[in-house]
Amino acid sequence: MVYEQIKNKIQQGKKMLAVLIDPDKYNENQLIEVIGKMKESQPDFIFVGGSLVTSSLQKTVISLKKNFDIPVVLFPGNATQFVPEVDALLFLSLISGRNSEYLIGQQVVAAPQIKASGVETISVGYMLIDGGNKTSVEYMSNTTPIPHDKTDIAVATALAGEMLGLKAIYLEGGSGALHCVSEEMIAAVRKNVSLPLIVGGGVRDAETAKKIYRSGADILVVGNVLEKDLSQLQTIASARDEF
Ligand code: 1GP
Repeated sequence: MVYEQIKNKIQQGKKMLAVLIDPDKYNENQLIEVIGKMKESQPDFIFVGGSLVTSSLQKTVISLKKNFDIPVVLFPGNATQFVPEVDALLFLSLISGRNSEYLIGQQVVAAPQIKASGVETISVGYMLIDGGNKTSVEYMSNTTPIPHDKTDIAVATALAGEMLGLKAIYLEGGSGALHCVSEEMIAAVRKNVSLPLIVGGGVRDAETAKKIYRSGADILVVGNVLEKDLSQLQTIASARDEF
């Protein structure tokens, strides 16, 4: 079970790296190339999904599963993105927003199908933090991100997620964010909440990755930078390995 793996690694004091694959951003050749790089740098998970996916998510998942043996975890933008071939699914509730459709609506639509498939679900309090530009998730979810410097709001939101029984918190700057979630905010959420902490959005280099890990993130998610410069995967994976 993927959640057990996450908990075990946290217990061992290990940091984790997830590579985000947005199926719309990779053609077949590019996918083979990124799989080759992943074999060298061994991320812990592959997240697949996006705010809007127009190509075949299932084809991408099957191709990843066929060619590589690390867990493929669905990171869906909405209920239409369910694919039963994954190892687990982040069952996200966008708790930073006040759009009921992304708090509980899409989840209701998807739940029966997910249950029937037997796929492991990991319920996640998904929190969008302003990263200095309008990101796809902000636009598609029609929600307002938590302001970048409002650490108190982020802590209160994460606490509410924990009290609701969610199993992880994801601090999301949004793919391609200009500014990552601040170290101060990550550290404050870490201090107040004992759930696994996922952080992503706008990470482009190993130095930033180290700061995010040091602030208390358990899992760092990188996507955008790899679409531009795949060599960054190795350097960011090395940053993870320093912990
Ligand atoms: C987005 O947190 C992820 O959902 C990763 O963001 O694409 O900016 O790395 P980037």
